[in-house]
Amino acid sequence: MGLRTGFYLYLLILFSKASCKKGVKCGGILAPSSGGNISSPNFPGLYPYSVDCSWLIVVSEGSSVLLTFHHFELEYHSDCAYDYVKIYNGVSEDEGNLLGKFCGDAAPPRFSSSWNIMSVIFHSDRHVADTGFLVEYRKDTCGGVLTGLSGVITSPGYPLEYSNNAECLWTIQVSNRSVITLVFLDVQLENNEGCNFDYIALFDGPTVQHRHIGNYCGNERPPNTVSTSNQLLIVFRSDFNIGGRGFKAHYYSAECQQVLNGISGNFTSPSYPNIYPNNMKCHWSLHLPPGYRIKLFFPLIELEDRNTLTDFCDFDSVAVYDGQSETDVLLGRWCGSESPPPLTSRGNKLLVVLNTDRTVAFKGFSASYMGVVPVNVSCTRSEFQIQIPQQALPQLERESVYLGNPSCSAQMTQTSYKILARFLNCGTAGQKRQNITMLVNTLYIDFSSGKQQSIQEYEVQCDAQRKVASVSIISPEDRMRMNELARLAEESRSLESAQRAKPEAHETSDFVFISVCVLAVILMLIAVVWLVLL
Ligand SMILES: [Ca+2]
Ligand SMILES: [Ca+2]
Ligand SMILES: [Ca+2]
Repeated sequence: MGLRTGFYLYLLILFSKASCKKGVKCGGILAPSSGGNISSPNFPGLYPYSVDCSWLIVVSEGSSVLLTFHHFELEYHSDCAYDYVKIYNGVSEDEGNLLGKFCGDAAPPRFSSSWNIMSVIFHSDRHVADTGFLVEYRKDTCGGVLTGLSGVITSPGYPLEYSNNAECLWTIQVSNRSVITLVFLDVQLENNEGCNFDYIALFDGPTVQHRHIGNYCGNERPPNTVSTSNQLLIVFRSDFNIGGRGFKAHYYSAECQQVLNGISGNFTSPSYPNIYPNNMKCHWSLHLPPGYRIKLFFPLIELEDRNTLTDFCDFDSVAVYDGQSETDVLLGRWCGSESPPPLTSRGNKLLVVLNTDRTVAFKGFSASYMGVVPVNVSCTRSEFQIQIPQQALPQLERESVYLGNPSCSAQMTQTSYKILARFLNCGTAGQKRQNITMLVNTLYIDFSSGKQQSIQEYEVQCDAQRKVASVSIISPEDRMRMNELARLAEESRSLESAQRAKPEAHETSDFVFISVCVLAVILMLIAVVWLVLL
């Protein structure tokens, strides 16, 4: 109770800060029992110059806010830099809550908050005004238009029994090029054959006229559904008696739910490198052909910091699971600007999950991964022996697998690609590593097809004295670092030789400096003597 009161007090302070600006009086905290209207100052006349209005709409917990614009005419600018309306899924101080910024005559779409708070900001600059806007807000006990990248939908009161005679319609809308995945986590409704008492109905589009996917009731969980367009409609109805716990479902936009099958690839948090949205859960499933393991790197992580009270990543986090679901082994969970070490899967699947809470957002993360081929390396005192199971390299020519140079390419056996490579013939070189001379070479596996160039490099090493070999993949990051080191070494070499070439330059400048100092001292002495003589 104390916490909640504190939170509303905080909202009040935020709001009074926003509304204390001098000039036109506008904005306010609205706590509707049902709904109302907000308009720009002086509506439907021209709005005044230089105003900032902030409306905070708070409804009872468990409900959401629905906004519908009935009029919208603001000064136009391509980035809405002059006059604008901003809509936030929560408090306006948190840019992670921003649902959109609007100007000109393109009215914002219908928005639903994903919780019980929503903010509307209006700003006008010092020139050019228009008639402004009129927007209707409404408390929704169930249903609404959901526009987040991901979200949760539950029956009214879930997990408590839903009300009789309920009718809820949720329309999920995501960006134009995306589709929606809907996953039911729990369903318990009154059961009857035909599902016409209490039911969940799914439609592949925004209205009931679109393709009917199915009606579901009882304990039957609807199958995981992927929409064919960027909109999906979920209808929940209950009749006059007998209820149940209801249902809970999770939806993801494709931006937030990806399956990656390429041998290597990159992905980022939504909106990266801009601020990620609050209140979402996103999944990236990496799924490679059998035989591969997956190596995953996070070049950048910038999330909300750990909870200082618990020292856990309670707010926002990125978690990696060694498999295909969150029940598989957790390899780690990170937040803040922690950088995970490179991670390697045990099998051919990895799952990356991003969770964000309702406030405070940052840049997110960028990640890259590559399928690692199981390479079996051994060595004698004079040659490397390399074997790769055929099933790990589907349909590669034997010439695409070689050590050092293409003349040392693989032979095909019944089950594997095999390379026997004498150190002398294939450019193997000696390198001192921890006082041991290692024989080192690079194994190339060329996956390129058509214009898409993709070559994996593995460093193979042999301690010829002990006949012990090892292999490790060289990631693009390693390659970049190695090139960078080589470049720096080259630079410092050329700098050294340049310095050796003109040592006088230094001496000359030193000489000039000392001369100037001596001259200054002499002049000072003359001045002092002159003053004394006077
Ligand atoms: Ca203006
Ligand atoms: Ca019923
Ligand atoms: Ca957060």
